[in-house]
Parts: sequence; structure tokens; C-alpha cells
Amino acid sequence: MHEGKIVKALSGFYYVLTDQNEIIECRGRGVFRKHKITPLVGDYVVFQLESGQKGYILEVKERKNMLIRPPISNVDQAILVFSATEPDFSPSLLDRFLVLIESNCIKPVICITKIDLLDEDELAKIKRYANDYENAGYPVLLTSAETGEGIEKVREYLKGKTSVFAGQSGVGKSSMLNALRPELELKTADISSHLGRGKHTTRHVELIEIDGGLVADTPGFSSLDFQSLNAEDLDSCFPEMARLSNQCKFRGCLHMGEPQCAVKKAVEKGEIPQYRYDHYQLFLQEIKDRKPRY
Ligand SMILES: Nc1nc2c(ncn2[C@@H]2O[C@H](COP(=O)(O)OP(=O)(O)OP(=O)(O)O)[C@@H](O)[C@H]2O)c(=O)[nH]1
Ligand SMILES: [Mg+2]
Ligand SMILES: [Zn+2]
Repeated sequence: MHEGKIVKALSGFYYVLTDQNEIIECRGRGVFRKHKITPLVGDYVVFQLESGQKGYILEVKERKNMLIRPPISNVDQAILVFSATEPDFSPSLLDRFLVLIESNCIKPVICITKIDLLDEDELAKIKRYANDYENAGYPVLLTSAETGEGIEKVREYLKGKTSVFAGQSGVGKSSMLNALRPELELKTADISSHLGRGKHTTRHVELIEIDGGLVADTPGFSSLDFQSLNAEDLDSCFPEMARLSNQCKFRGCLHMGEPQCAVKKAVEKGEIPQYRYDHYQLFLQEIKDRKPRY
């Protein structure tokens, strides 16, 4: 009996990384399908070796967490990759990712790419955003795969952890990984072809070793709705609001105009950026309008 971690799933095969740093091609047990168990990239598994260095997965160990899209488990942190330009930096999309990641109990790290393409004014604007997100409590890294700026900081964050790179198509996730480990030679594509076909260049989920950590270059998050989040829990996904919510007069305050709301007050005083609060309101409305699932 052996143990390892699934680092790639492709065409019914699972590629399991062992403690000896070997990758064993495995199949799943037939019984998994019957019990609706789908082994995921990131899973810790027990497997048996068959003839010719092929294996057979016997057991999937309990997961710390899992994401559906991209399908991956046991994630320590998500590197949210957003380009400063091409495509334009979008705080509303970033806030959506942050809520999604926070509600899955995964630590986010914000990575803003392509800063080499900015002029002085544009860079100043991006730095103001970076400052807002740092004040909220997130690490923010300004990077360029082109010039190498900030790449060593990204490397520091990856050490010893399982991370997913997430973000829109074309923001430069694969380019960043190539900058971290040039021999990877991951496929990248210029933005016009992204927009033209609206497709991701990276198609499958795979964990890649970088400096003793494992990183998934994902095909991006396709579903960004808040299916499993309750209205009362949304503020816990906005750290700067979560810190204040116990100072609101009412327990369970949704910060939508209730009297003596500490969050609303902080927004009025400019301590919480208006756009963050606007996104909070927008997402809250989406959760309230959500059709019940049975
Ligand atoms: N100037 C500049 N261009 C970059 C940078 N990072 C990525 N690019 C370019 O942006 C385009 C898209 O990069 P990719 O790495 O393929 O983007 P991706 O996020 O992996 O996209 P998907 O795999 O489709 O999700 C490519 O043409 C890259 O050369 C950067 O830091 N600076
Ligand atoms: Mg890619
Ligand atoms: Zn409140």
C-alpha cells in the first residue's frame, strides 16, 4: 500500500505524486463510480501498485476543502491573478473572486500582473487599489512576467503550500508560472485570440511543483455565483466589514441601512472604499434573489 497526492487527472487516469517524488499513473476503483466518488486533483490517496509501475487508487482521504470549478481539493491558498490592463483591472470581478474564495475557507493572495504596460497615471491608480485591498487585509503583489518585477515575492508565497492560480482568461496566469519556472514552457496565448474565441488556453487542472510548493494553473473559474452562501455570512467575506460588524447595534445587521451600523458609518467616513461596499450590496441582492435549490 502506498500514499500520495493526485497532481493531474486526464482521460480517466490519475497521476499520483509520492513521497519519493515519483509520479504513478493510477486508475480509480470501479466502486468509486457507484458511490459517486470522483477523485480530484489535490486529493491525498491510498493506492496499490500493479504490474509495470501502474497503480490502482483504493481510497480517497478526507478533504480539507474543495472547489467545483476548477475541480481541485485541499487548497491552502488562491493566487487571484488580475491584470492591471489587457483586460482592464476589474475590482468588481476581484471582489466576486474574493467572496468565493473566502467562503470556501481558502486564503486569497492578490496578484496584479502586466504592470509593465502601465504609464505613470495608470500605475498610480493601480497602487491606490492595491492600498485599499491591503487595508482590507489582503496581501497584494504587483508583478510583471515580462520584466520579472514582483516574481520573487510570488515565489515566497508559494513555498510549501498547495495554491491555485485563478483569474480570467488572458490575465497572465501561465506566463507567471513560466516566469517562476521557465522550463515549464506552459502554453500562453495573446489576448486577441482569447477575446476572439472566449476560450481558455489552459484546459485541464494540473498541480505543478514550484520551490517545494504545488501550484495549479487552472483554466479559470467559470462559475462565480454564491450558491452556498447565506446573506448573514456575506460580511464575513469582506474582512474590513467583518472587523466592524460586532460594533453594529443589531446582531445580524446586514449593513443595509439599519440604525447605528458601524459598517455604514465607516463607508461614510471613507474608511471603507465606497466600491467595496457597493459590491457587498450587489452580492447581497444576488443572494436574496437566488432561487432556492432542492
Ligand atoms: N506585457 C505583459 N504581457 C503579459 C504579462 N503576462 C502575460 N502577458 C501576455 O498576456 C497574454 C495572456 O497570457 P497567458 O499567460 O496565456 O494568460 P492565462 O491567464 O494563462 O490565460 P488562460 O490560460 O486562457 O486562462 C500573453 O500574450 C502573454 O504574453 C506581463 O506581465 N506583461
Ligand atoms: Mg493559461
Ligand atoms: Zn451593520
